[in-house]
Amino acid sequence: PQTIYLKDYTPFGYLVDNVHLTFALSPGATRVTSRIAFRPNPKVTDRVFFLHGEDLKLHWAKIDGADVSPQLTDRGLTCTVPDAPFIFEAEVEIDPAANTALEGLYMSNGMYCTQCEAEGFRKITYYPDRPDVMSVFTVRIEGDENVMLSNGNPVADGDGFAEWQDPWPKPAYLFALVAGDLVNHPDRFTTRSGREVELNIWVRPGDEGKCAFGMEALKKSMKWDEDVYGREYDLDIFNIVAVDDFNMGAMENKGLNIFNSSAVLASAETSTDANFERIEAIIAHEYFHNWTGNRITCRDWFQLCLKEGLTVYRDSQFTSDMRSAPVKRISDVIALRARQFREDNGPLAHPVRPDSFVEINNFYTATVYEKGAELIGMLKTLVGDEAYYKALDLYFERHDGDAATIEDWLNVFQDATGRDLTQFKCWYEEAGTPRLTVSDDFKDGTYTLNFEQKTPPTPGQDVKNPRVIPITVGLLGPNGDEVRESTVLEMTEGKQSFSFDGLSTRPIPSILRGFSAPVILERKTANTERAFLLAHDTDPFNKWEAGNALARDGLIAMVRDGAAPDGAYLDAVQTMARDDDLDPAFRALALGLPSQDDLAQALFDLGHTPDPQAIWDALETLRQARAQAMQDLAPRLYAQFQVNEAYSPDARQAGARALANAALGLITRLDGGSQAQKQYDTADNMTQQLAAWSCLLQAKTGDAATQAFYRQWQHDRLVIDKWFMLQILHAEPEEAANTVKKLTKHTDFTMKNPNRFRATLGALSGSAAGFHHARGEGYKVLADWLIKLDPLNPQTTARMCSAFETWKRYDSGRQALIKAQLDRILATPNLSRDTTEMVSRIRG
Ligand code: HT7
Ligand code: ZN
Repeated sequence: PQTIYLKDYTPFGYLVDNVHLTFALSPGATRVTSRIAFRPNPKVTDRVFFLHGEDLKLHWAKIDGADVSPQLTDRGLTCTVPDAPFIFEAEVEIDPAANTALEGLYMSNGMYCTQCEAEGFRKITYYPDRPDVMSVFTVRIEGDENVMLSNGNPVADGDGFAEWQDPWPKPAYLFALVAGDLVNHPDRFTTRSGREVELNIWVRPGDEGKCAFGMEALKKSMKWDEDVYGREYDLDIFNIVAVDDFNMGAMENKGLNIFNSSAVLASAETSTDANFERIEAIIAHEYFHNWTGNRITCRDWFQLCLKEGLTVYRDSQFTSDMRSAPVKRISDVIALRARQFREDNGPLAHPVRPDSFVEINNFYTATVYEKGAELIGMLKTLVGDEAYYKALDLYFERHDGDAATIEDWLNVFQDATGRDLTQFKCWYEEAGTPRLTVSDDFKDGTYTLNFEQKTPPTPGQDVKNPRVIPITVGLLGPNGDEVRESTVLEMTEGKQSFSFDGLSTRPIPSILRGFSAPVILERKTANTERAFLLAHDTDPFNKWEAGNALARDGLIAMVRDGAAPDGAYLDAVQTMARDDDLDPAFRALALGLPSQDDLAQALFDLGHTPDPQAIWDALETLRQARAQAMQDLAPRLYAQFQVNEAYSPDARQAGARALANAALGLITRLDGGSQAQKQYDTADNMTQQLAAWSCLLQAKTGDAATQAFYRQWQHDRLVIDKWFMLQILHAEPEEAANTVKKLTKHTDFTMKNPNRFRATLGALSGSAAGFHHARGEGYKVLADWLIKLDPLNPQTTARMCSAFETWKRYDSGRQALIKAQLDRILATPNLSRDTTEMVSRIRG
């Protein structure tokens, strides 16, 4: 397969003035007629007329009304065109019913829908399918569906047709069409300049009762973007559609966002508090793309982080404002370490702005999204809040309507702030997570922090440069008072020291407050100091981090040296849990433990080969010891945090439930599940029901609940996804692969639905001790299913290959077993480009 390089970028030789599309819908043979006005791009001398097109049956093509016979390949079309403006017309036939890849125009439960990002439009018709070719679109849809939607504003409809016009120039990846038997949840929003916007969430009949929360989230997002970024919505209508079969969470098509139903449908009975929070964040994310992605898009797919990093950053700001900022920051860092640090540490490491790819779908990664967002956060820390918003105003003013680059973005910041960002660019260009080692000394009232940064080599990048790292630091006195408030140290060199003078005693440092940079902090810290910070740090992130590090180090000692559970941790965590000055949601988070994967990586970094079973055993032992240590406290917390009002997914109630359910987990370890069974029997919302069922599964007394849960929810796809997932996540390590084998034989298992496939096979790779069980059954079961899924849905197959990305951490036996599966996948005839690229990179 061909590798595409950033350095080879050239603009397209033609500009597109307007596009007219007519769809004559039919499941097996939809006809798409296009009429596209091209004109030569004066900035390009060597013009080549190539239109992308894949899996299309061309019926005819014309230029300026005259029939032409273009040369066709399996990637597109070329033909001779005039050296002046001209009209290209074509009619193609496509087969949405046969489209299982869920890219282009496809059918989901009888509904037509599209997914065009990144390169799906070329499966709809011949077109320059690249983000820097922008045009206005008019779309006519002919069919007998009761609802037929496209981008922009509706301009006409009648018996068997609907017409839409999008006045805003856009690249083809933002095109969308939906048609089906749908019902809507309508509402309205008045923008700050007085524009009346019609809002709709479109769903399958029966789901209309699950739209209210999503609609409120949409209105809050619209208002927030006006208030915080000064960005207003720009069409008369905003439509959201829920689709069951979807490869990712949602898609920001102009004026017609398409959502995985799991990312928009919500009710108290069927959705957990975490589901509600995720839905609110995804609705916000897609809405915010209207400015950061749609009005200003990317010049090419190498610039993906321009829209994704910024939009993730914006949605995390939104969630922080709507809910608890510290809890959001801690959750984001847990996710960043679990997914992005893991990626940065292995064979799939790549820069936030990659410089080459084979299949762009493989680069919708934690690095581009989550690390991309961290870079925006660092920029804001470095320039300050006021300068950040000034730069954003300039960005919108200067680049509205553009397909922009990271250079454009950084230039805006340089021009708005006068700051040289040459060194900052390194964050976009070099892969890998910097290790920041710290030592300190105290002499004559002066306290000095000495930092050294080193970034390990990553595939294709052996040499790394020092980066600018904003390190937020505060100092505490021995009685817990803050003797120096948070200040941002700007590290720009490989080694650098910073001093604080005028101190009467040696302070306790709180370093990297708020996780001010995506680095790994390496500092030898005594347990007593960690317990001190957990008790006294005023920075909520570092307070949590102190407890997390205590737990992690204790677990490492248990795995490595056979140590007993750390008494310092057990004491500190109890003190924290009973502190009623702390937010319950924070306490629930602080009662969490490092994941199996975090511990495996930590052990590997310390020079040990991680044993997944030993990690599992250590976690179980610690959980049991914690339950014993908290046997009085846990029931008190459980009673104290019962929510006795009507269910609401708001942060206050959700935090109380999270803490009560953490307490239930502790109680279950001692009472064998009787309290959990009571909660299961009386639960009136999914958060309570699922938490209780999880406890019962963990206590091995969940069989009756497992059956009851299925009987109660078998009509609801999204709840049954949970049913599949939890049984696997709670299986004993030696049973995990068998549980997957059993569940994939269940009548409700289907590999055509990505949510169900991920719920099942994704849960297997998410339960590390089960997946890495020494027999290798986990590896084989996953490989078997990836091989089966690949011909149907390459995108989802390729993404799920990342389960194998950590294989080099393990012992030679496991490495050989994994390598055999990687080789088997690679040897599969006709393996997709997506999966070939992923497995080859992982295998190395
Ligand atoms: N911009 C979108 C990314 C995307 C996608 C979404 C659904 C299916 C396939 C997709 N490929 C790429 C989603 C987002 O980041 O908001
Ligand atoms: Zn996005």
